Amino acid sequence: MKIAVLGGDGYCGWATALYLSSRGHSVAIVDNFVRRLWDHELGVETLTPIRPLSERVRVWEELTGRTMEVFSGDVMDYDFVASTIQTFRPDAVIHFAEQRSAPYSMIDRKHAVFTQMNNVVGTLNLLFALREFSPDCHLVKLGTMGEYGTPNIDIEEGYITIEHNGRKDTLPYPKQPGSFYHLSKVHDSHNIMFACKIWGLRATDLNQGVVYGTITDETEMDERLVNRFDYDEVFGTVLNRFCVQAALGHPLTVYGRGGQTRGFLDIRDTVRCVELSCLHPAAPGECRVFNQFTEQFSVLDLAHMVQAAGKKLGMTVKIDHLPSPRVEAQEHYYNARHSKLVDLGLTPHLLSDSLLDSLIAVAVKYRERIDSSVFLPQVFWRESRNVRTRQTPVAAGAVRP
Ligand code: NAD
Ligand code: USQ
Repeated sequence: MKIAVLGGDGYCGWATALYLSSRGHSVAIVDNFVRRLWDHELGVETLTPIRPLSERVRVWEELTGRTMEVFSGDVMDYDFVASTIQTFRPDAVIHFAEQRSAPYSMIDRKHAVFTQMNNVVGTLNLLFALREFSPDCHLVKLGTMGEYGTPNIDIEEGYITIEHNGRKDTLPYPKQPGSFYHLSKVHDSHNIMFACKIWGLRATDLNQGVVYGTITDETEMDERLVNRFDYDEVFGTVLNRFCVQAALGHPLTVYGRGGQTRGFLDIRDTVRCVELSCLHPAAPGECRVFNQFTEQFSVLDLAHMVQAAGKKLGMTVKIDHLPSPRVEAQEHYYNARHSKLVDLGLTPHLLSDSLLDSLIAVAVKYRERIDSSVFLPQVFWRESRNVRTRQTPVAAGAVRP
């Protein structure tokens, strides 16, 4: 298939682009590198020393003989999106190209507005470009499990059948997102659903859980293909952060009681889920939703698992319960369905001792690059002024081809 990977220079996107290319698909990466600028804005760096995209792609092409096109530009720029779709003519577009950090979106008004503009406008541009130039192309859009929040009933995959006053209907599952970032995904979902309904576009909304890991078969092939591994308080996700904290002997930063339960998946399953979605496209006019995670854990479960893995490696790992910077339930019911991708053929990589060992090993390997000053939370949901408010978000559009 011809597959465009929007956000292909990022964490999920880079691993996905390489995987799809290795599977024989013809891949184009679309990115404006704004994620690298957000690191500069925040004064943080990925644990792993990632190379410029041009070098990454050159190394991949030399090693495998497979070509990969690059379109550098901003999905907020409609002309750029439209010309990319017309030039590449993809069978499927995978849309990862958004601002994906909940804390970043909660820094202040500027960062909230920026996040929602970047994400909602980028997706709208894509929907209009697909309608105009490629209405049969399948949109595979990354959403988030966080769209649902933590309701006191089972979470379904996108839709729920409700009986009310003697009548019955299947409706979008209620949304209770927990940050302005998560809200942007809800807005996207509504826009995508509406575009499928009125224009007959085909879309798959992948409500992904928290991703962990950094290694895939393809990134392992050469040090210069290494993927990013964020561990700072803004972009680092919880399990990746805990492994880096353990490697440095820093107490694990559990927010509050740690009963917050989420869906998780290995990055090797992210890439497979995306391919499965492309290989089994939605029908014209269909907007289907898959819950993309493989297991659920509470934050405290994860801390105990990392503590045990560290102990086996001879490390002493302490667990701290910090006052939560977020507004979220710290103990709650959580039971989310996630069978649709398994039905399509996903065989999950479950979180194992060996995987935890390898994650900690990556952190140990790059230990000298760890900056422990970015471990503690600095963005607080209830504060109107955060430490980081003096920063202005690096606008998408700052980097143009
Ligand atoms: P990332 O920040 O590492 O990558 C996103 C990429 O998109 C970056 O390379 C960035 O430069 C690019 N981008 C952002 N805005 C752009 C714009 N306006 N124009 C062009 N390029 C732009 O993020 P990630 O962790 O790879 O996440 C990818 C997607 O998956 C996001 O939509 C995110 O919401 C979703 N997701 C991620 C996780 C996770 O745990 N990482 C979990 C669930 C869902
Ligand atoms: N947490 C801690 N300690 C930490 C970091 C986080 O206890 O040091 C807690 C948070 O309070 C939260 C949970 O761990 O309850 C998950 O936090 P996270 O930062 O790992 O993930 P989150 O903010 O939810 O966002 C990440 C990605 C986002 C994606 C989302 C999937 O950054 O792009 O949408 O995971 S989901 O969580 O299913 O919404």
